[in-house]
Amino acid sequence: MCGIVGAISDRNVLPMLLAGLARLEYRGYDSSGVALGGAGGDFRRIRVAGRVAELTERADGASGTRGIAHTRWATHGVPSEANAHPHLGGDSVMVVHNGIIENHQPLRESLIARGYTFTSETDTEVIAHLVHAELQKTGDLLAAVRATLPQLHGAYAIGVIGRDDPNRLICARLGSPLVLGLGFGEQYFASDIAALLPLTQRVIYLEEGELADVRRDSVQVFSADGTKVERTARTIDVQPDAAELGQYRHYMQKEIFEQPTALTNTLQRALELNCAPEVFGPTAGAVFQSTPAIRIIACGSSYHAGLTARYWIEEWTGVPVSVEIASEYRYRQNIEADGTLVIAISQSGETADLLAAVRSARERGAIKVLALCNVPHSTLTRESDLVFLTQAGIEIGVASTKAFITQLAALYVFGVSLARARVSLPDEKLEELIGWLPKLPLLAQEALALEPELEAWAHELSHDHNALFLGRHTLFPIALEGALKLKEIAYIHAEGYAGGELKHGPLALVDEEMPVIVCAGKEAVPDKLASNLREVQARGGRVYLIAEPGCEALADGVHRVLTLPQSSGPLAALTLTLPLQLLAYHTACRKGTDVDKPRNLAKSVTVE
Ligand code: HGA
Repeated sequence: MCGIVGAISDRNVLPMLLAGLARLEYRGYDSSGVALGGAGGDFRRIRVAGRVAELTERADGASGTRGIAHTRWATHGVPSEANAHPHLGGDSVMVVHNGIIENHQPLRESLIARGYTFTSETDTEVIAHLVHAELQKTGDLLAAVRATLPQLHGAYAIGVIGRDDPNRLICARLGSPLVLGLGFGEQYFASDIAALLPLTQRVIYLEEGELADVRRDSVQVFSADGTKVERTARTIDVQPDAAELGQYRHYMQKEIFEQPTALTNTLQRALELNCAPEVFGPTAGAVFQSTPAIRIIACGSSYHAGLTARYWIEEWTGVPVSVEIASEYRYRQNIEADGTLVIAISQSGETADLLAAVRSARERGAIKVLALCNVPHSTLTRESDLVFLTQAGIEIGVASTKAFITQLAALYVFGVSLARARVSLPDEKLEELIGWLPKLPLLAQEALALEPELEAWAHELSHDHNALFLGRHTLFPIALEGALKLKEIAYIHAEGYAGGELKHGPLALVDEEMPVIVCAGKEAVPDKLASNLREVQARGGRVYLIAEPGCEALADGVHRVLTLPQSSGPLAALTLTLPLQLLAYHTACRKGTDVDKPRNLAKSVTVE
């Protein structure tokens, strides 16, 4: 989604703004722009309906000692230069914005009535004019922004620069993330720390409703009512080169192959503590013992991780689990039993629908929230009672791979911890379940070694327009995930189904043209899946079978088969995910799509 970067210094800030935007490109965007202010009233903006590289060319030779920059993922108004940010308020204010202003229409009408002229179709432009209008009253940029914010309904992270105020930038947030970066003699802000990593690792996360006055030598944070807030900076330990592509062709490829390491890192503490509840926080033991039910809320791939975990948790603990899509949950009259544990899953911890769903869950019951998240200090982790940080490292490819696999690992650990806290399994069974975890990185490595065969499969699939994915038990959500990957990056229409659902509809689609990708595991009712395969074969469907050893009976007469070198027991959902990622990746490469930034999609969905 949109990226925001701001900087104020004694030197030219343009190179750092452009480098920051480039580091946010992975989030997905359609246009970009920058506003610069210098001494002596210099005040200009440069915008393009295209990439940061194009903006860099157009901005060649420009300079300023303060500036704000933006990559836009359009929500209101087509991607165009006129709609690109920054937006100009009156003649003296410029604004970049991430989020949606829901009451922009009445605000626009009232501003037009007051004589303002709009030059874009965006919701954002109202913010710029409102700040300008308030500035006429107070003459102070901070006061003007503070007076504007209560007039806005919706979500925002904004950066504001004033023509006549050469010593400061103002920024504010509500519902969209913003982080301040502290330098020496220069200060920064951005929607994502990735933008700031080469400049500083000392940061302050703005909280909901706060705004900041950013000057060369200081930053001052204020709450919405104008009270000063004292904040201590944190030093973050992300390596600046974590976002580099290195030897790989795409970030997605790099991230697929980083999965064994990501799993090792994610599991380290859990294994040290033998999956004790404390892995999730000091109070987790009491919460785990008493919770009557579990509600998992998530979006996209994280939702598939939640669906998989339901099989583990219910089987090992007997605690009822329901799994919900955040954007549906937040708008229905759900009821939460007292003590319900809500598990909120998000790579970024900034997913707008998920944050709203969690807040709505809190309004409807005395619940506890466990965040499973890949970004420390994100809004989700800050608002949760218990936290498990997946250690996937920065994920840049829009299609989730290592974030998803580490979410699965975290959920598996959660199931085991819950069983431990509730004494719902005999010790030997617990030990057996925990005993699989140290083997996981190697099992993942072995699955990745199947790449050459999957590349050959991808060659065939790249000519198809549709695909079905089938699985049962924990492999049913993995079939959903495999289908999602293929549609996201290879633009092939794909559906995932539970094997048993085949004859309730999708079988009607099966003929020689239909590839059917089947995931089979020893613990995933293989006998029943075998019947589903025969149903497909009888209609001429091309079956591509990916199986654990022990499922050989299914391979009879199928079009293509790949078998993992060894069984992964209850972790088959994880190991069978990797071939599906590689299949989607190589199919997309064959088709020549923009693998890391698939069309119309964005990383970190910070708008509704
Ligand atoms: N609503 C604004 C900003 C969109 C955004 O935050 N995208 O991630 C616009 O459409 O310009």
